[in-house]
Amino acid sequence: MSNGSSDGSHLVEGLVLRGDARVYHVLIDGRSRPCAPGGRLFEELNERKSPVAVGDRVRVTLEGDPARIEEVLPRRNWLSKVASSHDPREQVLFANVDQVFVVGSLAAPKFSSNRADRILVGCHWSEIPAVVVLNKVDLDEDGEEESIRATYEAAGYEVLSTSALRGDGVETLRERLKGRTSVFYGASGVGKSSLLNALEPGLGLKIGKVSKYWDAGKHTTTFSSMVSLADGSLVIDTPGIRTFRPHGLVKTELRYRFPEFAPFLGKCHFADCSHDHEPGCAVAEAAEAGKLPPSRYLTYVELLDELDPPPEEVETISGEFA
Ligand SMILES: Nc1nc2c(ncn2[C@@H]2O[C@H](COP(=O)(O)OP(=O)(O)OP(=O)(O)O)[C@@H](O)[C@H]2O)c(=O)[nH]1
Ligand SMILES: [Mg+2]
Ligand SMILES: [Zn+2]
Repeated sequence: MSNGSSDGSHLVEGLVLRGDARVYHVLIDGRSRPCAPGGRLFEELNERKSPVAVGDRVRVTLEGDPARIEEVLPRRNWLSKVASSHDPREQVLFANVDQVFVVGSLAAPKFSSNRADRILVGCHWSEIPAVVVLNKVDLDEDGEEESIRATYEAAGYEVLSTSALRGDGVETLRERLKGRTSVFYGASGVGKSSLLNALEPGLGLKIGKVSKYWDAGKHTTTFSSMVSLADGSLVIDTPGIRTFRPHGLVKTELRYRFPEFAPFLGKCHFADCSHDHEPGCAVAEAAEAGKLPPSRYLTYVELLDELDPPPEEVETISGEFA
């Protein structure tokens, strides 16, 4: 196998730790180096929102300043979303991870089941195991922890309750992270960076304020970055997101991304039921009867409306196979 680039320069392998606007920090032989996307990757910058993502294994040529990323090695997995409401391109958020911790807070900001559901759908579609983290249990004056926990446990997810402030659940979290590459993902201000600082005080990650007016975080973390804990666990801290639209998922696939819907699928009046309030829909009836959490069904219906239909079946030319 050749180890050189097209112009014959020597290539070394590295791990992408952080991506700022157009510079990537790549771990090469134990040292983090700034690298720019080179060659074909540079050309792809306009076409694709994120040709390189944190967690990518890349091949880099060290000649030149800055060094250049020539190639992204095949990904084991990745999570992507639709870039924005004005930009339908795929945005790869991170790659090659073992698990995603979907972090929400019980208060300040209030837990958004809609946002958590959307991220869980994306992880399920990407076949990345996910865990739900309910942070700020110290602020749970309305006692919402129990019902949120029940909702996600019924869908088969592990739910961890934590307080970065008091330390609740931090040791359990450390156990779950051990020996793996994980991601903290969720809204701004829920305490993703605070949890990392609680796990590893030496990290000194920047922590934001939560605005009383908006009851939302102020997007303190601006770029995803991978940090390593004392026991060698790797964790990617990410910037808070407003909403999450899974990329590449079509309408007919969505139902399978809600694991607790499974017992009701195939029991609707219409065989091609989309589970969007058609008469005799077993899924909708289950949600109405309290057998499925209404919040989960609401997210399903909302997402269904946003997703694309499956690609048209290729029509066979009449007579050709007759
Ligand atoms: N009471 C309480 N406050 C917390 C807890 N965890 C974090 N906070 C506070 O919540 C605010 C936001 O925390 P961050 O760690 O910056 O949140 P983040 O999720 O990293 O936010 P972004 O980087 O903007 O995505 C800070 O003021 C923290 O002190 C907690 O468990 N309890
Ligand atoms: Mg942060
Ligand atoms: Zn149905």
